[in-house]
Amino acid sequence: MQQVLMTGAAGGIGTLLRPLLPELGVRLRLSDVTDPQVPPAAGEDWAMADLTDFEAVARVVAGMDAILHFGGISTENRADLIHEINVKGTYNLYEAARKAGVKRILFASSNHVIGFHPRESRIDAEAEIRPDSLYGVSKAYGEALAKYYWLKFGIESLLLRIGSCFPEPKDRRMMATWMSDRDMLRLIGTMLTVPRLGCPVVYGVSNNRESWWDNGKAAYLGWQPQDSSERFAAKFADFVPGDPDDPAVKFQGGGFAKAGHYED
Ligand code: NAI
Ligand code: 15L
Repeated sequence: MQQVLMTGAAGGIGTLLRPLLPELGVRLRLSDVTDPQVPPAAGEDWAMADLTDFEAVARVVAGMDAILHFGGISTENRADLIHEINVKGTYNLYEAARKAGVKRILFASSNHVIGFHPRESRIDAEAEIRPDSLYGVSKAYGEALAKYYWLKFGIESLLLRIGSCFPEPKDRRMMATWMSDRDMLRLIGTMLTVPRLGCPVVYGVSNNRESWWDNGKAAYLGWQPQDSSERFAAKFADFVPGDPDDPAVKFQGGGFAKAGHYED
């Protein structure tokens, strides 16, 4: 049975996935720097670790076959915090994984790596990196780091540019960017079992009617999203389109593209 570590397990996606993950038939270790929102269930292996502390990361990574790396800062924030947690923390994770002989990692990247592409574009894995935030820059770093560990050490990674993974779309933009928990679970199942993973970029998005992203270059994985945001369409029936030149409307990153520079 595979031993799999999930970082960021106390966060939004971790909390959504926890009840589903047993379906994958793997032995799970859940880790975060804070206590879980929902108390650990019987049999759940919880291990606290601060990603900025290499020794702590090395302890939770020891003995794992694969890692789902969801931990970190998940929105725009101060540059020093982004650097400490998303840059240094992700380095600690990959370096600990290399030393422990971990074979596969899912890196939770973000659509904000490419957030400055206009919504009229349909982009794929080879799209130019256009981060819309310091947060997006840190995810671009994580993708590059993962690629380095693949090319130099053969550690396979799924570079998952997640759109919006929440129970349901929170705004009209998320009708295009939404990813269901079940499509995420299926993708994790694929990532853990596919004979050859490599180091592909995959856009984490359900089979939504409006879509800006093309996963054709990762078709060899065989992952097909089954859900669609369309069942939430009624929620936005009264939606009034905004000014098309407003950066929050024009660009894929939405509010992240519009927001000013985050200064200390
Ligand atoms: P979240 O903010 O709810 O959860 C992140 C978790 O990381 C938190 O539980 C937090 O305690 C933990 N964390 C923060 N600093 C840490 C540290 N120093 N050491 C250990 N753990 C630490 O974020 P969410 O929504 O669950 O997202 C998970 C991952 O997926 C994040 O990396 C985020 O950037 C990425 N992502 C999420 C999207 C979404 O739609 N939810 C979209 C794109 C990317
Ligand atoms: C992200 O990267 C964030 O982690 C998440 O909170 C959402 O804002 C998401 O992108 C999005 O673009 O909707």
